[in-house]
Amino acid sequence: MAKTRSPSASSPSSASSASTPAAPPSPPPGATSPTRATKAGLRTAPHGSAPLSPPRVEHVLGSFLATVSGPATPPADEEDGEHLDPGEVPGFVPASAAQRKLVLSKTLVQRGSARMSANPNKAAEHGEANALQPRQGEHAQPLPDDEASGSTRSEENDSEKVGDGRPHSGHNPLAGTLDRVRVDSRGRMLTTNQGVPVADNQNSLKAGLRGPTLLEDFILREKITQFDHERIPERVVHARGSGAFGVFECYDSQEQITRADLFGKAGKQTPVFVRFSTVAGERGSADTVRDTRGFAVKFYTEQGNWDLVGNNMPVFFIQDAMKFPDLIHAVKPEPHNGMPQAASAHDTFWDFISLMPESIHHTLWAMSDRGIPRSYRTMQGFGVHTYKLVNAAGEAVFVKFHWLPTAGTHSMVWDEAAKICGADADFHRRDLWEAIETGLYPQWELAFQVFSAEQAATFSFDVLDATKLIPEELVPLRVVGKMTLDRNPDNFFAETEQAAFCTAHIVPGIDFSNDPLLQGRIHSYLDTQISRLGGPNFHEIAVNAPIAQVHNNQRDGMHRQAIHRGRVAYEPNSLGGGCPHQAGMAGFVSTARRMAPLSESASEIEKLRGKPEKFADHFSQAQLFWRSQTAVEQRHIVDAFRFELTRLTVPAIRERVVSQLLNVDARLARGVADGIGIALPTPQPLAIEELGLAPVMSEVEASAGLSLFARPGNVRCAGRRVALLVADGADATALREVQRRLAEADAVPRVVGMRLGRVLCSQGQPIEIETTVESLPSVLWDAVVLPQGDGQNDAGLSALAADPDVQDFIKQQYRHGKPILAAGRHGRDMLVKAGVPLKLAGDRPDPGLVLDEGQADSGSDEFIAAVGRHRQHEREG
Ligand code: HDE
Repeated sequence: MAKTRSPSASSPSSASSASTPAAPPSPPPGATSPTRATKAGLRTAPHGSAPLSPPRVEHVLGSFLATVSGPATPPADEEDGEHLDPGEVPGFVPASAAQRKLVLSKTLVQRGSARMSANPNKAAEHGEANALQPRQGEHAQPLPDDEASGSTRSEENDSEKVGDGRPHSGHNPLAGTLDRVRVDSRGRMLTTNQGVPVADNQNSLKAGLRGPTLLEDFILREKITQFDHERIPERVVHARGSGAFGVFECYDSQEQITRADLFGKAGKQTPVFVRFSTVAGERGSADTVRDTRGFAVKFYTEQGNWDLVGNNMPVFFIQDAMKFPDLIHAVKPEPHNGMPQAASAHDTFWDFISLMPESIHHTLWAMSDRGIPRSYRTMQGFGVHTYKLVNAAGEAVFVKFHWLPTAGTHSMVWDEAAKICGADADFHRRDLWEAIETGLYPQWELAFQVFSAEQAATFSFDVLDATKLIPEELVPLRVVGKMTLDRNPDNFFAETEQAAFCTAHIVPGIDFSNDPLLQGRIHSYLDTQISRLGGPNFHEIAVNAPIAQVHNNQRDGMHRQAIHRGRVAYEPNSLGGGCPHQAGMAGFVSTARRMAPLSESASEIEKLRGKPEKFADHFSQAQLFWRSQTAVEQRHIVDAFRFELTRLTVPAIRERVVSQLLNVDARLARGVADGIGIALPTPQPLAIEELGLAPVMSEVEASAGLSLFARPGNVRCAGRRVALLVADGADATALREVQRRLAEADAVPRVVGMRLGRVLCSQGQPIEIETTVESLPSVLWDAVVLPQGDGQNDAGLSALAADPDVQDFIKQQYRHGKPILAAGRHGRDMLVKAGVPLKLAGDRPDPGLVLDEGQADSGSDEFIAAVGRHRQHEREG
């Protein structure tokens, strides 16, 4: 119920003086004279109230109509608003409480406005000095009287809905923690969206038990309508993804190079939300397809949100935003038949790529095992573009951002990835979710590559070209902090699906470079949210709202949440005391300081379409990447090209791709050509040759960090899923021991059998089967332990070894390079029945195949070490 506060609740005002001393208000020439204003309605009392008397109040009150005019003459200036009370307004004889308030607020507004006799900020809008050092907006100290800034004099009439009308001065509660919007229905009755309790959630309203449903059934209609509109448009790219919250912790202050507060001091913690994604597939597509992965981080900093929207590969397909729609149209399902889903192995993608030599570098990354990561937790992340860091003195350096997973970089093999698409389309989403739920919090270190414009000018490539990376040998990584993901979202839709990342979300201390791809992105992300999230107010959706305060004069639009008090939605203003005022140097300042030109031939022309000449070198870094891969990785790249190109239906496109690969490496091209059964074509012409430019030699012959194997990580077995195959007659003691050892190493051992239920192990001990080879097939496991017999009941284990599904299971573990612990005679028997060779070619021992001939867990150490190494690629050779 509404409770009306007593008029005495209106606090006496105490206006502090303006930060800019304002001239005492003297009525400007021609201003409405008190006499004219008071004539307008002095004697018009509000409806139902007694006529005012005595007449001496005439020159103060003006009209009592709140929207027509206020008191034309402010009360005595000497009071300056201090402790102003309606009862003390000179010449005012209080009538009703509402009248008192009206006069008070109008008086305060007049006083506030009169403090600003002119726009004190105007002159500072001009000239270079002001442009380089924008000034903080001059403004009045806020009056403590809520009446002066409110929208309505009735603000104090409170209720359970409108609240008590006491705004927290200068505070926007939409910015802040998610607790303000979190809903918990424990112990609650079901209601409609209007909060009306629903008596029956089982039946619609009908004309008789067997009669038709009535249009009157507003409960059914509300429920169905809501359901009908549950979906929002999916992201045009990166539609498939998954996210989590966490925290970024700064190791050491980086204030010498950036004034961004998240890098301000050692130990500084900043909340984050991260979304990983594939690029090409639709929202329901599988996780483990071959694709680039998105790696988007939203930092909720004290200076506002910073979104570092990156990928798991450091380079991109194209150099200019102009080509992005073309690239995406080429890779998405073909428009005539909507196929294939989440795959680049089709004509239009390779048609485009084969005609765009600059895309070959990224294509090599995508065809490498980076395109099929084992887990989001085992991917590197890259900001891709060159950005700038800017310190408090306005000095800028260039920077590239890198995320380094503490779990190391690990990938799948293609056959496994393709099979997982069928076995568990949510493989990566599940892995991330489970890791966090079980406390194995994924972590990445953030590293900077910092370099000056002078350095950049000496590189063989242009740092504004997103198809190029900077070898670590040229600019080393400087590790600056660590990100830990430790909180799953409460609601996938509300948080992950509605998360809006945007390269334009940037904070003081970080700035854009002129990379023409980045420049286009600055526009695209904001624009795309408008249609995806239904209007310009997506920043108010809880997950997107910053923890920093939001105050501006932007208003209205679909789904506006904030209820702005007052009349002021423009600047300059005097009615709001000049607030919200511009921050000047405390705010985001685009780097203006001239950096050294990136090349001597830097163009003086101001407006043109084109590319710098260094962009014309399309192959030197693709060659560097190829040279930096191990033999296994190179083999996988060749295989990936072979797979993709085999799926094409136009031979000319295949040939064109190979003719491009010839510009990267002859062995690569030959391998692919052999794989698809064509003769080597002639290489494609080189743009640099046609332009008469000198060939570009990369600064380094090979860059170790470009190999996936360069970062094995430090978490060893943590989170690795190990299948413990069992059947009747398995040795329970050995099983339990290996299970214990794996759990101690933070691996995830699970007992897997043919059917759910129990098996009877040694000495009649029952063991519960947790899952089956059918429901979680081989590809979903990182390693397998084959059972040891108890020496008494062989029948169960023999049946297990003879089962074709089990044989397939073991065969695939072997084929995908996964560690196998085969205990005792039965274990060995199962390997043989599955056709697994016990030695590598040349009779070499297989370090991933642990044949435990001893008791209980004697092979555990070796096996755990093999699980920690992840995969046995030697089996492929
Ligand atoms: Fe994006 N990209 N992109 N992109 N991108 C989007 O924004 C775009 C590019 C990346 O988890 C879209 O909200 C253009 C490079 C990620 O929500 C869209 C260009 C890199 C995500 C868009 C690029 C990325 C997106 C689609 C070329 C790596 C997912 C939905 C100028 C550095 C973010 C959305 C998430 C999403 C446009 C190129 C990464 C349409 C125009 C380069 C990780 O705005």
